Amino acid sequence: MSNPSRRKLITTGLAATASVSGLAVAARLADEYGLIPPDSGGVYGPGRTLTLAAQRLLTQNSMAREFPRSLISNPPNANGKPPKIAEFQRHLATGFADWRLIVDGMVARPASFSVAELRSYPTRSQITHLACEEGWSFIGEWIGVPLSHVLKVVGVLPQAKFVVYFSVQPGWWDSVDMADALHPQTLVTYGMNGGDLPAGHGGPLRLRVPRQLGYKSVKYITRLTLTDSLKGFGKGMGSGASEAGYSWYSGI
Ligand SMILES: Nc1nc2c(c(=O)[nH]1)N[C@H]1C(S)=C(S)[C@@H](COP(=O)(O)O)O[C@H]1N2
Ligand SMILES: [Mo]
Repeated sequence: MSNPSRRKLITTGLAATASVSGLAVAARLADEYGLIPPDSGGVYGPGRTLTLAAQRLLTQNSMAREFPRSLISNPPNANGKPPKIAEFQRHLATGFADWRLIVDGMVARPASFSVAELRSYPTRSQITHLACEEGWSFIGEWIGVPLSHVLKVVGVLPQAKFVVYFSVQPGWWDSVDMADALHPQTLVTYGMNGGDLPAGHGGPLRLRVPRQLGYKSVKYITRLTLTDSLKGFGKGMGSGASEAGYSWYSGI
């Protein structure tokens, strides 16, 4: 492992439950699989680091369950109404013709994509479960371009470790590590249940992260940025949700 403070953090976390001999193995696995919490400085502490490491080891290569079309929830649940802020309302009134997804940070070719451009890329459609941390959930078909494809277009630099994504809605931003960013089911979605993605569900663009709880699937995204550290974003905890007390990693 290149970063001694990370090793120390992970090691401290695993020490809570592992024997000393198990520790070396755990630290090596953590290194190999990139089991890194967003803060390498220790905001998350040993307990949550251990949880992240354990969950990652179990789900590293797993796929979220996909369902048959007959199980799509009708009507789908909509957790919220489209944002009332003037900026969003203006885009809504013009059919999102000027909406852009900026991709910048640690990339070779920073870019700004229109919804039409994203639609011209390879499409993936998948029927997955969106579970809210409050207990309700629904199954929907999500249509979009794999985030991995967008990242290929811009050329991610090797030192990037996280993708941070921002909504037009104040306070809504989040991040995933590269394992989730490159996962084949992580999509920049523009469609749902055969049509456009409704504004209530995050249209025109939403990052869908089906292996984590609903709040990681941030709606109305306008910017993605690649970084090697989350320290410079907000309070350094990796997301607006984390700052409000929710887990940064919410694997399901
Ligand atoms: N921008 C934005 N994204 C968001 C939210 C939000 O209020 N604003 N709510 C989150 C939460 S807590 C959940 S459970 C899901 C709900 O998705 P739905 O509105 O499609 O039902 O969206 C997530 N993404
Ligand atoms: Mo939620």
